[in-house]
Amino acid sequence: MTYLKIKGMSCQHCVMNVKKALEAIDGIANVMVDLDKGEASFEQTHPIDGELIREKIKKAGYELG
Ligand SMILES: [Cu+2]
Repeated sequence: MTYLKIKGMSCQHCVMNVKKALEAIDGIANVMVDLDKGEASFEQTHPIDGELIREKIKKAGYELG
């Protein structure tokens, strides 16, 4: 399981945005997003470039913390 801190989430809408952004990345599965912790967790079915994740999160309007 991989855990990432996500900055900028303030409501369930943000949670869905982050969840969708992560789920759209090939190799990411079982995405969970915790609004209170400002954290996302997921499994990697194969290694994923951290820069790609950062870009996708940014595109969705959030930042890795
Ligand atoms: Cu929101």
